[in-house]
Amino acid sequence: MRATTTFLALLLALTATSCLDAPAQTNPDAGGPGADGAAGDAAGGPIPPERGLLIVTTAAVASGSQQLAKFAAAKRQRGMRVTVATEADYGGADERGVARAERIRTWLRSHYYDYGFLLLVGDPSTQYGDVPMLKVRPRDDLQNACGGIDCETSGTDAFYANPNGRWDLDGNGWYGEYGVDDGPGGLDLWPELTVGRIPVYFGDTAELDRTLEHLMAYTNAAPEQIEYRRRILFAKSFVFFKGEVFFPLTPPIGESVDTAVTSEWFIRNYLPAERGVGYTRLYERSGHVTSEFASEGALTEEGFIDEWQHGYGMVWWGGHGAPTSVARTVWSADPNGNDAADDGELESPTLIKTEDAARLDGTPGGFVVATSCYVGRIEVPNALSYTLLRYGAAVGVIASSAPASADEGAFARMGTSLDRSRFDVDRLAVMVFDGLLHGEPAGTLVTRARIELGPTNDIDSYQQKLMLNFYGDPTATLYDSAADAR
Ligand SMILES: [Ca+2]
Ligand SMILES: [Ca+2]
Ligand SMILES: [Ca+2]
Repeated sequence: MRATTTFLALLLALTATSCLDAPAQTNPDAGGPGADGAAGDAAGGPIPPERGLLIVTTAAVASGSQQLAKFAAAKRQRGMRVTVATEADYGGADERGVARAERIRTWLRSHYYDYGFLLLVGDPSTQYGDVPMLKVRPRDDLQNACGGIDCETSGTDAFYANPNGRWDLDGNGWYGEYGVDDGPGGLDLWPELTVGRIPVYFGDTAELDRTLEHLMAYTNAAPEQIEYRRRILFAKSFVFFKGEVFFPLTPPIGESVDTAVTSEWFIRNYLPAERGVGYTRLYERSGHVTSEFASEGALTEEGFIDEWQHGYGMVWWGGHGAPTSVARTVWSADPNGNDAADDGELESPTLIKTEDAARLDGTPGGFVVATSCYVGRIEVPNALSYTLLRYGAAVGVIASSAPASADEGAFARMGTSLDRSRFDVDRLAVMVFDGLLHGEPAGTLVTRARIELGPTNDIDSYQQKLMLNFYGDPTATLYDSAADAR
């Protein structure tokens, strides 16, 4: 289904226009922590210093899970203060969806001060979930730009990261509207909490327990077995080719875009040999136009999964995405010799799909960044972001719940420093992978990136901050091991 998976590039094209058109924005909270009146913000800067982990779940999960209490105990052994909260604490036992989300957040408002981390464990459905994501509509200016498919709304957990402020400030039923709901007393994107999420579908706590067992296995790894984590696997596809037409009404693409440019830029700037970080690159080697960059292997689904099974602490892929699969884009040939990727000349072989996650069962866990649309649409029960957690291939996944935009042009010149003026998945990946190597928790790095990247919250950064979420254990670091337990 090629047509549904091309928005990554489409929004790239839109970005330039919408940036220019964006109204000047003064976020009332942009001045720094404490500006929204929260005493808990003031003490230690934007990243809360507390080693507190608040787990918000449901009574059914808390009583049905055999592993949640063990997971909490393992964190306490590592010096964290852990609290598990259910309806008995936040109330609203019969509520679901938005009402439940509001209920939980209202409770958080008077409890978050004691915690740096929030782990959400429950059904993420924005409409029916018991620990729901919030559906937001940051913008209403895209209309049919995505071929008639909604690319204006997304699910977000940023709602819980920021317990203060009304996110439907004008009360029209749409949350998170740019330039409307972000006025004084409304939405801000300066996080008070670092949030992660582990979904539970259909009340299946046995499945949750398997996910938690994988997370604990990662945390309890023997110190001599974590050397693999300082290795990165890059699996980077082209996302579009010169002359390609996405939709009849959009102009042809001017230049081919290979997402390998971002990993090459990262390697050049952040992985000098003396840092001792290993990596494997899988780039496009098939078709009429192939990657200009050298790679250790060819980009195929088999090659990607086989290589991942060797164990990597970090995995970064790029390609057009759907909730349960990611595709390469291959310009198979140019038989009419017009140097344009005409419709019949393009193929979309699978790069990775949900079923592949089971093949990674037993592979030691790592952190994944998906430069793809929709992989984080975790309302879909078999979303790839979830199945990678479920089978232990990932302890943390950063992915988008909506059509993500990318800005490969910002990485085209090797040797430049990171352009922090915007927030998007690739800039986030750079900060997260670098910070992980320094030993910081993945969740904390996402929180920091939300503050340091795109600080003026231009409309594109604003939208990306809402659609990109962290799935998994927000406290996990690259070097967690059994040696940390006391
Ligand atoms: Ca509104
Ligand atoms: Ca805030
Ligand atoms: Ca052609």
